[in-house]
Formats: sequence, C-alpha cells, structure tokens
Amino acid sequence: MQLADLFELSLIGRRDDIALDYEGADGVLATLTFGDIDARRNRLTHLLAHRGLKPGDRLALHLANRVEYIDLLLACVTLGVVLVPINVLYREREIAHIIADAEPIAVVTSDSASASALFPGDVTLWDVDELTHSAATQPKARVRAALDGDAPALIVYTSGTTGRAKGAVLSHNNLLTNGTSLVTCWRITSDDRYLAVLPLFHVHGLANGLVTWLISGCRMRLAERFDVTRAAVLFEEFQPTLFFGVPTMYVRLLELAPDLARRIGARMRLFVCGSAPLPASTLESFRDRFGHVILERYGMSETLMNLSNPYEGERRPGTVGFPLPGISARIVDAELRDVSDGETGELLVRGPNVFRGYWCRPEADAEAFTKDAWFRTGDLAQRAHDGYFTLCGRRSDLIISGGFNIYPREIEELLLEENGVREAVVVGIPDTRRGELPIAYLVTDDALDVAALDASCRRQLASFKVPRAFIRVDAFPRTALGKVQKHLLPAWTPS
Ligand code: MLC
Repeated sequence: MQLADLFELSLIGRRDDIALDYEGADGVLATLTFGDIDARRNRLTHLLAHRGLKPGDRLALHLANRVEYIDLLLACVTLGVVLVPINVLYREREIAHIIADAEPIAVVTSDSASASALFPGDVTLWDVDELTHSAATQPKARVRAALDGDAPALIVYTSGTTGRAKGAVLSHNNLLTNGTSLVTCWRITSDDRYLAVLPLFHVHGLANGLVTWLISGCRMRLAERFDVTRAAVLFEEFQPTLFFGVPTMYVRLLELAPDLARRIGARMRLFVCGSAPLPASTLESFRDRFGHVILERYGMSETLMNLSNPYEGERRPGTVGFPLPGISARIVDAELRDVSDGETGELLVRGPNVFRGYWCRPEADAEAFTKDAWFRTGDLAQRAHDGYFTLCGRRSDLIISGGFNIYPREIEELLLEENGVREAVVVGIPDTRRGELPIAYLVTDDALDVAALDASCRRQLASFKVPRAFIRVDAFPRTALGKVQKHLLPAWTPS
C-alpha cells in the first residue's frame, strides 16, 4: 500500500465533510472539504508530472505552515516524488548543505524567502503561489503511480553528530505504520477536531499530525505556528478535541488563566506531548489546571513513534510507556547485551516504523544499526518490571530546545572558523520554558568579541541554535584521554 491509498480510503463517505480550516494569504478564514483536498491534490499532481517530476525525484519545501504544504505532501506521495522538508528557521549555510546533499529538482518557497537570498544561486526555485495558480487549470482526474510501500516518501534532515545534517529516508510503509498505529492507539476518529500548531517541516507535525488527520478523516485547524496568546484564541474558536505539542508549548499553556484552562480542558479529549522530555512537574501542573493527563510518547525522525503511554490505563509521569504495535524495544549495555529490568542501557528499536537508512551515508548507517538490524537510538533508558520505559538521558550530547534538536558539534565547528578561536565546546543548560538552551565555552587568543560571535552565529545558524552565552576559559577540563569533561566547565546562569 502507499500513503495516497490510505488517504483515498478515508475519503469514502466524507467527501463533503469539512476537512480543514486555515487562514488564506489574505488572512481570511477558509475551509476545504475532503473532496476539495482531493481535487487540489490531483491538479497539483498533474502539474508536477507535467514539469517532469518522476518517482524517486526529490522536491524540497521551504515553507511555513500553509495549505499548500498539504497539497504538496499529497501530490508528492501520489507521484512517488520524495519530499524534503526544510526548517524555515535555517540560514544559508544549513540550507546549502541540505540542497547539495539531497539534490532536489527544485525548492518550493514563498516570495519573501526567495527574495532574501537564502538559497544557493544554482538552485531552481518554484514560488508556491505561482505553483498553486498554475495547478488550478490542471485536470482534477486522479493520477496513480505504481509504488511499493518501501518507496521513499520523505527525506528528513536531522542534525548529525558529525556536524553535518543527515537525511533520514522514510518510506511510505514507515508513514503508514506510524499513522495507523497512532490513530488506533490514541483512538483518533472522524469526530475529532485537531488543532495543528506544530511546524509541518518536522515529523511531529507532519507524520503524526498531518498523516493521522488524513487517515482518520477528522477536522483540522491549521495554524501558522504556536504562540500562546493566539493558541488561546484558537482553542476558544475552533474548540479542538485533539492537540499535539512539544513540552515548551505545554509550559506556555500553563500561563493561561485558570478559568480559561478549565474551559479548554472540558472540551478536549487528548493532549499528546513529545519531541523532548516532559518534566513530571509540568504534567502535574497541567493536570491540575486543564483536568487532563498529557499522554507522553517517544519518537525520532529516523523511527517516527516508538513508545507511547497508554490511552486507557496509567499515563505514568516521567515515562514514555510501552512499544507501539509491531515495534520491539530492547535495552542493552555497551557490548549490546540485554540488561535486566530496572537497569540503564541504550534503547534499541526494530519494527516497520524504522527508516531504512540515511540518504547516501553508508558509514552513518553502519553506526546507526546493529548487525542484526536493530536501530541504535542513542538514548539511555530503563524498563520497569511492569513494562513502562523511562528515558534517562542520551548517549550523545544532543541538546533539545523548544523541541528542536541541536547537535553541539555543528555549532562548535562553526565557532572554530572564527578568528582567534582555538577550541570551542557547546553544552545545554536547563531552561524552564525551552527545556534546554545552548551556551558556548571558548579558548581564544584574545578577549572575546561577544557581539561579533553572536552576529556571526545569527547569520549562519537557525536562531534556536545560537548560543545564549559565550564564555571564555583558559583551558577545558579534560580526562586523561583528552576528552572534554563538560560537567566540570564553570557554571553559567543567565543574568
Ligand atoms: C519558532 N519560530 C518560528 C517557528 N517557531 N518561525 C517559524 N515557524 C515556526 N514554527 C521562530 C520565532 O519567530 C523566533 O524567531 C524564534 O523561532 C524563537 O521563537 P519563540 O516564539 O521565541 O520561541 P518559543 O516561545 O520558545 O517557542 C518556540 C516553539 C517552537 C515551541 C513554538 O520551538 C516550536 O514550534 N517547536 C516545535 C519543534 C518541533 O516540531 N519539533 C519536532 C521535531 S521531530 P527569531 O528570529 O525572532 O528568533 C522530533 C521527533 C519526535 O523530535 O519525536 O517528535
């Protein structure tokens, strides 16, 4: 089966039902039925085929949340074209790498982005409005490419431990498995109303949000992004029953007045959280305010969702529940031997949700998978005697800020290009709102020019990766083997 088949199944009997509420370019609220979505998808599919796109070709998207994201996802999966979402917060350097690596036929973008010279000169840019305009005159008859479920559907770039982002290749089967599992396990039905505030350029918003919406046939309100004041209005106006968010969003929602929180909670069916650890204290405050126990789950770009707290039964604070259907999870020691319940080790997963490998990176694949094809998540975990999994940290030094992943190595390599910087180490410090924030320690020849370092990082990195502080030290504390002991660096607290 392919993703388009599942969408078409969900169209049966509900072509005239409202599928989507969104703000158009003019800021006016608009709606589309499932039949409209199908017609828009078909027209765009004809246009992309007419422009020569074939199965296996890549098409990159550099777009904020807007209705055309949905059209493009559906047209690409229908044609077998591989969608490459790009984080709109990325700067030239990050974008140039993705484009050089994925070699897309074109990048679909909006006027403002193409005007800002974010893209390398030799890349073909397609303006999203022009594309929509041209698609409108295409036939609305359905097209179907013969695709195997193993065909790639998405290449999602995740920052790499090597400093350069790697493209995780996700197949139709990965997306189908993930979507059908979540619909079943979280009891999502066509009666739900899903408030979509997550960015569509990451798997949380795309593979969990969009795909479960399409499969379940529920109604979705698409917001451009999350902002707590705006979210409060959307909760009141749209009256959703379903919400997916990162911990930062739940921390922000706790700022809402208690009576508003209670009103929102009374209409909601399910709040789900993921992409970063949800502090137990946030879960508890949220339960008191909104009257809901947030359902925490665990996934990755490479595997989509692996583990989830139960819909029915105890949603245990601080844990990520059990493996989802068809997924096996093990915890192993450094020699890849299983550890006993209650002991900490690396979490390995296997199942139809797990990607087939990184785009053109056999050496990264060799590190990511064991010889018997278990995916090494790099996360440390424990399994309790009753089967609940708890994450206890990371094998790698990944920082997660506001649900966005940051690999220190990428920032360190950039800082080392600065004049007079001899050594650089980036670490995460706790932050109540964003979970963690990156800060940089530097060994330099001269006094630090913090403003220049900050400006250089802002020019070259997405804003969430820019260190919040640059701290000069004479030397790094190191082990006998020369490894930097990050925990021994002088403490820094925001002033
Ligand atoms: C933030 N910004 C955005 C944006 N989110 N711009 C465009 N689209 C978005 N969706 C920009 C802001 O304009 C600002 O830019 C800067 O980022 C910081 O924004 P902020 O509002 O001050 O930040 P904050 O209040 O902390 O809220 C950020 C947030 C955002 C929670 C809304 O972090 C967010 O949407 N996070 C979701 C990340 C996510 O989807 N992760 C899933 C990865 S998949 P400037 O220029 O003014 O600084 C994965 C697998 C799994 O991990 O298991 O899910």
